Amino acid sequence: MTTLERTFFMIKPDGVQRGLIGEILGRLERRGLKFVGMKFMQVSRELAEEHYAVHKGKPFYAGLIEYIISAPVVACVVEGPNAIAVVRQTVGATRPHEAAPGSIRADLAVMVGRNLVHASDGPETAQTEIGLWFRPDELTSWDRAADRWILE
Ligand code: D4T
Repeated sequence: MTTLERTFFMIKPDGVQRGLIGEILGRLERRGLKFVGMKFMQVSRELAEEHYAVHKGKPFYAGLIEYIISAPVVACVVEGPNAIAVVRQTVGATRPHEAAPGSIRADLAVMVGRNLVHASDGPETAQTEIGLWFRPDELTSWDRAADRWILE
């Protein structure tokens, strides 16, 4: 039995500014993942600092915060079998020049500081990030008609 996982996913300001929301969300949707939460929002400095707390003190931290709050983002919770690994694979490596061909970052980005998307990197971060970005009542469990053609 494969257990369903939930993970946090975000289209960063460059993805929104470049008009890539549909392209990026479409890749996750076509793969068979299910959205159970989604919002278009301006990120506050406080939320950005909390989200990237592990990077505090690193040389790229200040620029990273300014980038994330510079324009709206699309924040999502994505569900599926092995969703954490599946979404990370669809996203590609942090540095776009190291990302696997066919991944979002390989196909659509060239620089680490403009790498378009974020995805939780493990079960603990997924849980923490979902709780940080979404209230429980903002998440919707739903039956998708196509589920029986996607989930064995
Ligand atoms: P995020 O968290 O945005 O999904 O990216 P990753 O999980 O793939 O990578 P990360 O946590 O190591 O980096 C967070 C964020 O910082 C930016 N960054 C990172 C940067 O601007 N310069 C750097 O050298 C690194 C390592 C990009 C992603």
